[in-house]
Amino acid sequence: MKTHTIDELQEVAKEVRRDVVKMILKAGAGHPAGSLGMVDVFVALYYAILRNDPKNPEWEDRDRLILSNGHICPARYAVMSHVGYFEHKNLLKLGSFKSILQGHPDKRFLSSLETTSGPLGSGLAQAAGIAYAARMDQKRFRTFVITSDGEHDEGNHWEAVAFVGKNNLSNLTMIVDRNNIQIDGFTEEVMPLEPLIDKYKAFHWAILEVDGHNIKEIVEACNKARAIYENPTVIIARTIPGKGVPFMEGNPNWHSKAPNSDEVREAIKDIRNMKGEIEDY
Ligand SMILES: Cc1ncc(C[n+]2csc(CCOP(=O)(O)OP(=O)(O)O)c2C)c(N)n1
Ligand SMILES: [Mg+2]
Repeated sequence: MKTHTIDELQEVAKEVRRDVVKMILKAGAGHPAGSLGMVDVFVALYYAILRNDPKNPEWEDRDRLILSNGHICPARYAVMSHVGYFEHKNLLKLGSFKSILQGHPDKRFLSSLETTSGPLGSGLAQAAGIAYAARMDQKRFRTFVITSDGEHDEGNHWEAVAFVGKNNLSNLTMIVDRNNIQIDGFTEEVMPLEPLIDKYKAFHWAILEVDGHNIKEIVEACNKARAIYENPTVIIARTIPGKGVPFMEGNPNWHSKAPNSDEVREAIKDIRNMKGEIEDY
């Protein structure tokens, strides 16, 4: 895997953010807040963590990445195009008829996805099955799963949390997009999740916390999780929904609203002017 500096990855993240707003504008529908908030996590994963090969996406020993909160797929698609899974021009066909990039991830159209997703709460259970089978088969790949805070309202998510904890699936790493918003508003008003760390502790998970916009921290946490052999790991990524576009940042109204073309022009200017997160790196 070619190594990149953090500065280079931050530049990639800016390009990806520009892609995301343009994709959602063209599609006329989508979820900009969660997508923009998780760009840095996807960049860290695809550029510095996942052991995979875009030219051989079904390589048996690849690390798996399951996106449970499928609605933020524009960010994943854009990063996948940058690392070479498919041509960049596909991005502007998001959600269109027969496009490989459906509005929610659909493995029938894009086989390099591990799963079809959209119904919230199911990704951790799917990842648990993959990780459990990998252990039985003595496979060395790691299973990563991204979940959102809003989908912690789903009962089946917690069944999977218990299963993974009980079976000490240390070959599984979950990254939680802790952006404090969901479809109807702020998580702590809709259905409080705190104390989230204590809940995972009670199920015997190892817990790491990161600034979800600090690529270096995200990479370090994922590497640390690889070296934890006793427990599964949850990395709570504190993110800002809409990150990079001030008029969207922190505002639940942008959970699932497409920007218009004037708003996209403004967003692209804002993204261009984003400051590096780690000034002294
Ligand atoms: C089982 C299920 N119920 C409802 C939905 C509709 N839905 C889509 S996104 C969403 C909000 C989930 O919260 P979160 O993922 O935290 O939103 P974000 O942070 O991306 O704004 C809901 C309820 C769904 N996709 N699946
Ligand atoms: Mg959320």
